[in-house]
Amino acid sequence: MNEFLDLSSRVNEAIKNREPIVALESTIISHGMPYPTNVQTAKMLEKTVEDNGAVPATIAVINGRIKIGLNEEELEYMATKKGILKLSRMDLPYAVAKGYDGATTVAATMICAKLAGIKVFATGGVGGVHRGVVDTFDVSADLVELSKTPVIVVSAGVKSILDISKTLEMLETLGVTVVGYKTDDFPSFYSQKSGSKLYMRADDPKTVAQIFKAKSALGLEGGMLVANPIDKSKEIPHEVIDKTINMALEEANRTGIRGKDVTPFLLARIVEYVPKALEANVELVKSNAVLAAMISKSI
Ligand code: PSU
Ligand code: MN
Repeated sequence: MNEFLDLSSRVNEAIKNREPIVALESTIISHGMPYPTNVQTAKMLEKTVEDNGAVPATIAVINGRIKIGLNEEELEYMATKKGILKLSRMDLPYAVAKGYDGATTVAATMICAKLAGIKVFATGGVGGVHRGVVDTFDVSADLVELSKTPVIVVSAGVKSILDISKTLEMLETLGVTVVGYKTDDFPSFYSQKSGSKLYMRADDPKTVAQIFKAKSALGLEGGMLVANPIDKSKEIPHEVIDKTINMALEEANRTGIRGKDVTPFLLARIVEYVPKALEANVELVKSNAVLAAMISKSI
């Protein structure tokens, strides 16, 4: 095991006994949701994974240690502490070397999951190609990570704060296997559809696991993105959310918000203007945690 990793005793036991494990990220806790919904959601996700027969492992960096599996006190810490860094691939070594606290994005969570031998990870939305990319060059490192690190990421697609069709083009270029779960249409986080078609589909967890196994048997590096649409009853129509997203994007541009601050800023604004977006967000990550647990049992 890597010298910078601390496994919780439950995760350690699960690895020894070859039990199914599902990784969960911490940026959603520290930078993606307001308190106290963030910590409540983090605890609920752990329980959901457990109730579905797998062992949850929320991942974060605390005092420079990569924690695989957080206890309740650590989840509370990640949800409340000020100044927690947002870590992607580029800054993970920095936080570890300096002994800082950091929440892991999809990219960094994949890297840490791989170090611990965890193959399945549930999140809400992955990062992608930002609207206005031609001026800003803002493309999330999550996409590149999916092309490098062998972890199955279960998400509800990407939010329309991003340019969804460019995000799919980029994933194709990078050779990332993007599979729709019981859908042929890439979901757009709050909505079941985005209007962008998918080329690959799975209708059960076993098929997802088989595709992943085939990928590694072929010697192809990288992970897989499973796009699991939000439940129809929880969907928020495009019209309701689009105006808010446009306002938030305009404000980000006008006030010079750049780089890794863009995504947390937009997420906060959406929840401020459309409170039921938070409820939808909680529901969709829960559904992703259920699916990830099922996949982890087939791997
Ligand atoms: N999208 C969401 N909620 C989130 C994120 C994205 O709907 O919490 C977080 C995830 O941790 C993701 C990160 O990996 O934002 C992407 O940040 P960036 O765009 O700076 O790469
Ligand atoms: Mn970015």
